Amino acid sequence: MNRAVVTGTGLWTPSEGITNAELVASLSQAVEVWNAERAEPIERGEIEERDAPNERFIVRASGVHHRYVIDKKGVLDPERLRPHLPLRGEDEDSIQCEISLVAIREALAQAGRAPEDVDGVIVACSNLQRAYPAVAVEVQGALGAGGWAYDMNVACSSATFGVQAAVDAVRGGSARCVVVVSPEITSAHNNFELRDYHFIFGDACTAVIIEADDEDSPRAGWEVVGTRLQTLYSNNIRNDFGFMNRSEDGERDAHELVFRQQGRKVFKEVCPMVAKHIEDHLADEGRSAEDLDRMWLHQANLGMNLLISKKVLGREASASEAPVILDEYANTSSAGSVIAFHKYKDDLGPGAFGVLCSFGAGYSIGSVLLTRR
Ligand code: CO8
Repeated sequence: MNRAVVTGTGLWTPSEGITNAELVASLSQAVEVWNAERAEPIERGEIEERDAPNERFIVRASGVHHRYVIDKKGVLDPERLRPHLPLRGEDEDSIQCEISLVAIREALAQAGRAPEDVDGVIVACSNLQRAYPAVAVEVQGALGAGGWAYDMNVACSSATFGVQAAVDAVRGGSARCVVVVSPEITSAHNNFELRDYHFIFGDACTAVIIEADDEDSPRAGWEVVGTRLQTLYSNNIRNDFGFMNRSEDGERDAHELVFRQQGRKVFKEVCPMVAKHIEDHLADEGRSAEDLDRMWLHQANLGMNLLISKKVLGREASASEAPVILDEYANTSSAGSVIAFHKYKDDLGPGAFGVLCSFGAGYSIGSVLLTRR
């Protein structure tokens, strides 16, 4: 069996960012108009007035201060509250393909590899912009890679589930160099109309190169010690958008066709599951929490990460042990833990040991134990 090594990572960050203050100002304006337009039914008690957001709540509840988005103007327009994404022709790269190529090229440069060395492409993310042809096959073609390509979606855990698929392929010999890319345009599926959701997400794209080791000249990077996945069905995070919507008979609330969740339940149920998942994974590899130099956790909520890292370590984690990027990026779904890894891995020396871990809708949890060569 081949050893699998993470040899490079890459990141695409949108050029436009939105502060909490800007987001709150835009939604407050939209809420005022929405309520004024429905003053009579609200007065009669037929519908509920919408509440305005505030910045203090957002920071206190989530730790998010800022997010990057693919189109700031559309998201902040109180009459629109979603990005403008001009329709592209079939002969142009799709948006997800275009941003994937940026992240992949950076990852390949870090790995010292060329596009033709790649023989597997997995596009792993929460929302795919079309059904087929697979975005991954488009990326493979645009990159000039060989082998195979496919799309997969396990919501916020897509990247770690993709990494396990890539590691299995490399270990088993069905590929030698696989790229897992996560083009997360969450702003196109976030609900910017309701204060419960508008602050949660941001856009980004990450890429991870996983290669089979070369016995004669060992590859530099982070060797994969082990991977572990877990799923447990829950309705607490849902998005019912799908191809059957247009044929469904019956009433549907438009808010069901974008992201929605019972955030408090998710927080309570998922934190202990994730801590146990990491502890079990470490134990099965003959390791313990004391061996961990770093935890690159999913970036959804600061409180969740503080709680999970505390449960795993038995004490509070330092900023270096559990780096935070959600203050700047917000929740970028499956890209979040990989952004943390991308930005906070190069300061660690040979022998360093860490866990990349994501969690989210499904529920789904994925962990990858890594040691630096
Ligand atoms: N401003 C002011 N008040 C607010 C705001 C706001 N922006 N938002 C909510 N409130 C209000 C609520 O309305 C509520 O008011 P009331 O008491 O009058 O009803 C009050 O504040 C308290 O609300 P909550 O109980 O919801 O507040 P919490 O303290 O629980 O914080 C969080 C909410 C931040 C959402 C928190 O629960 C959390 O982060 N939970 C974990 C969620 C999580 O990790 N989910 C994973 C989601 S990601 C995933 O897996 C899917 C990826 C798919 C990507 C899709 C792209 C779009």
